[in-house]
Amino acid sequence: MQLYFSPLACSMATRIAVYEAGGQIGFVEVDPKTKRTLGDDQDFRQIHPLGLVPVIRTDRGELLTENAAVLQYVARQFPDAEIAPAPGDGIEHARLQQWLCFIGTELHKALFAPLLDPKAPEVVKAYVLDKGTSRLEFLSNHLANREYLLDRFSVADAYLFTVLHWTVAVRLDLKAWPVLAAYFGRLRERPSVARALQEERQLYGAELARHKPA
Ligand SMILES: N[C@@H](CCC(=O)N[C@@H](CS)C(=O)NCC(=O)O)C(=O)O
Repeated sequence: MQLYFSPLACSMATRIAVYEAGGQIGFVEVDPKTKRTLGDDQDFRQIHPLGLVPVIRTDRGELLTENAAVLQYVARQFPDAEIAPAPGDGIEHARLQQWLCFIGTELHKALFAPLLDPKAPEVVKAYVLDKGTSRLEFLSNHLANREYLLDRFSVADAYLFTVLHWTVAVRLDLKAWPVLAAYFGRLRERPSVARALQEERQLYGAELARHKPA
C-alpha cells in the first residue's frame, strides 16, 4: 500500500494513523505546486485528475481517494490497532463517520480551505471565519469532558489534529477555545502524532526551499 501525500496537508492524518497502528506503508510525496511526484517524477494528475492528496494505491493497484474513505480503509488494514470502530450495528462506527464528515466538510473545506488559499478574497475569509466560529464552539463543547472524539483515539482524531494544525498558518488562534488548545496540545505529545509532524515539517521546509525565488 502506498500513500500519495504532500507535507502538512490533510494526508498527514493517514501518516499518523499508520504510525499509530505500527504499520508499514510506502510514502510518495507530491509537490503541490508542480503536481509531480518526487523521486520518480510522475504526473500526479494521471493518478488523481483533481490533483488532490491523499490517494492510496492498494497492494492490488486500486486507487482510493477522499480522506474519510482513505482513513477508514487504512484502519481496516491494521485491525489489531483498533483505530476505528468496526462496521456493525452499533452506533460507534456511524459516530466515526459523523466526525470524519464533520471535519471534512465543516472544518477542512468550509473553514480552513478558504483561509489557507492565498487567492481567496478577504471578504470570503471574514465570512468563513464568522461562520466557522459556531463549528469550533460545537467541537469545543463536545471535547470539553473527553479526551478524544470517540471513546478512544481514532483516525478521526488524526484528521482533526491535522486540520487544527493549520491554525498555525491562518488568522485563527486556538487560544480562543481553551478546550481545543488543550486537545491539540495533548495530541501533539502522542508519539505517532509527534513523529508524523516532525517528519512532515522537515519535508515542508524542503518544499519551501525548492520553490524559493532565486
Ligand atoms: N475532498 C478531498 C479534499 C482533499 C484536499 O483538499 N486535499 C488538499 C490538501 S489538504 C490538496 O490536495 N490540495 C491541492 C489542490 O487543491 O490543488 C478529501 O477529503 O480527500
